[in-house]
Amino acid sequence: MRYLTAGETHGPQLTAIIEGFPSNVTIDADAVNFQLARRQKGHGRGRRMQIEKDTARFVGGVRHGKTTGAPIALVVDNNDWKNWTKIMGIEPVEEEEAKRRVNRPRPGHADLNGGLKYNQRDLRNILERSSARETTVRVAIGGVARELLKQFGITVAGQVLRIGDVEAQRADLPLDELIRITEESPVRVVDKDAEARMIAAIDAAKEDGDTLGGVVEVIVEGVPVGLGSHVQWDRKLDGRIAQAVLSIQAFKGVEFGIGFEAARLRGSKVHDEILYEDGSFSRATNRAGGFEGGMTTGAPIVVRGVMKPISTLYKPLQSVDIDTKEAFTAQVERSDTCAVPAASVIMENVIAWEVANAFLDKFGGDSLEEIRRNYEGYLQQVRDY
Ligand code: EPS
Repeated sequence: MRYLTAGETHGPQLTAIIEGFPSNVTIDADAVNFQLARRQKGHGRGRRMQIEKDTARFVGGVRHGKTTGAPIALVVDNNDWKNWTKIMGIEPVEEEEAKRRVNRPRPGHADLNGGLKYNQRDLRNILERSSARETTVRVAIGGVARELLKQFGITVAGQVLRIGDVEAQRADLPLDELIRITEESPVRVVDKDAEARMIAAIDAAKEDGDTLGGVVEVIVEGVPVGLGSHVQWDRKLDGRIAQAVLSIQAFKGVEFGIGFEAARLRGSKVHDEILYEDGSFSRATNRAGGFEGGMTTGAPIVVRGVMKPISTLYKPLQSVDIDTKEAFTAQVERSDTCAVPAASVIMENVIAWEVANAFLDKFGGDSLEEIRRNYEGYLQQVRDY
């Protein structure tokens, strides 16, 4: 499977085309829209989220509630577009002020590199596409992937572990409980004490015209052993998930299981001992975060991602005017103070896509029925091993 997205943050809509999705999978549009609504929430979001009410409009590949095997096309409208029709219109405009030109690049954003690379003297042409608004449609795509995963009992959940210097106690709960509790938290944590301190830290950063990043963890349960492959670099599923996580705007790091901690410990404290009980293999621990040799072990996938603080600062950093080359402070655009809770939802959904994709690589088939036959045959093979 593959997908492409198109669209600008203040353009009319975001568009996605998903190619290779199997037929006969029930698509619950409410479930996809629930993912979109989750992404809009979280303490620290800016005014834009009051304008938008993201919903996925399916415009291809789904009929009477089920996929047909044709490319799935979906659209999420930008409500804010009505305020930008001239600024973002495709028709040429003469008046300079109607362009809302950006000429003072924000340190940390794609503005300057993109302007130099694409030879754009209006940095709006870069920021409009590099904006994290694009994650809306990737969450919708992840929502579609989840519709396939749920047919096979695979569940994806997330929790925020850090915002700025506030660390939350990591919750090791059954996923349904983790989902229920984090869903009610404005910062998607289980640890109530940390929740209050995170909210205070976000409010303080906002007061100072500053921003905050953090750490997010995603867990995937119900994956069979053997998704991904050791035989070729680009078939390693942990590598693909890492790429997907780092492709989320503002993400700078990723780790699996005990992650960077493994550098400090001896091998005996890092690897997961193999057991055989009640007719199947299992592990005493899951420090590997569900992967060995780029393949799933059958244990839950545990991934953490690091998000840097958003680069649009209301108290802007030093920059240079691209016209005069004189020192200036960076341009201020409306933005969020902290989008780590939203990023948790985004990370869940980009990982859901990668797992669904690896699932199809392994059990491939054009219809759900064909995939199910392959899946059940494989499970029998594993049981008989
Ligand atoms: C973003 C800047 C802000 C955020 C946006 C990401 O957009 P605006 O300038 O329109 O307020 O609100 O995020 C979203 C629109 C969203 O849906 O998450 C940026 O520069 O990345």
